[in-house]
Amino acid sequence: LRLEAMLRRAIEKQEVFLHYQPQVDIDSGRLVGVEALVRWHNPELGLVPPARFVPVAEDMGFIGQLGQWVLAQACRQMVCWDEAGLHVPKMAVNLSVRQFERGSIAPLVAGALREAGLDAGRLQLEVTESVIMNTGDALEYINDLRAIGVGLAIDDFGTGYSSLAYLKQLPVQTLKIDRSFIKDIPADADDEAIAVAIIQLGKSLDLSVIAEGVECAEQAAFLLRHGCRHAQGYLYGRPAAPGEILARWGKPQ
Ligand code: G
Ligand code: G
Ligand code: NA
Repeated sequence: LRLEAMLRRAIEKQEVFLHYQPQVDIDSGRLVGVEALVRWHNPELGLVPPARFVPVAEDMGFIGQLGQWVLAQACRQMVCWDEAGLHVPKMAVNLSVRQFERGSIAPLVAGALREAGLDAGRLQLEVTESVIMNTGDALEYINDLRAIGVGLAIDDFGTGYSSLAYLKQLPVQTLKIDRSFIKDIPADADDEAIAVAIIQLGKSLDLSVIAEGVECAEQAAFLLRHGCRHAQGYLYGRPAAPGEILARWGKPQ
């Protein structure tokens, strides 16, 4: 309860901020995007991990406000980087299943884009398979989002229960291979087979595929060899503050 009370005031107290993790083209090493990841630093509690406070925000009905703040901030950050001379092609933002419970969020997303002055095509929203399977009107809401021109990615792909028939109907452009399938490559042949199957599926459905949690060069080489061009993970960079992203990616490399 105390955590809830503290969380409720965290935005106005400016305790919430975003870190950004690079997404790269494996072959060229070029930056293709970043994923926004929310952080909460409370003076008493210290740094609270999102795995701890995002579910609390969801349960207390605060995820709408938090999600809206994340979206607005992430869009503004893209324009800040543009102005500083760093062109980040794409910003990925996570959406919680709970953000789909109160109707279409397309107007809110469009508002954040407009307020920041960011092209819709540079925003990609990440939703998990649970959003699609557990929300009655999800397909309609996802179509609304697509209609305003934002990209859509399925996060943690392979861990949920979305049927392939359903996937075909969805206006998504990207599959994100869940980190759990990447972490034991090359030691685990089953994980390798799953990763390859997802890459093939992406190819068949004409979707782009990005691997999460890539930590070593062997994993990157494996992915590239099997046709997965994009990756995110500690090999390329941990989630970092905007200034660190600018310092690392903004200068001629
Ligand atoms: O930041 P970290 O890499 O520890 O992220 C842990 C988890 O927190 C992520 O897998 C993601 O599901 C969740 N998360 C991080 N940022 C956001 C956000 O802005 N919105 C939502 N809904 N979840 C987030
Ligand atoms: O599910 P989502 O994509 O939102 O997950 C982001 C989470 O994954 C964050 O907690 C982030 O810190 C973590 N993460 C990102 N890259 C790596 C990685 O290469 N290895 C591990 N173990 N975790 C990672
Ligand atoms: Na994500």
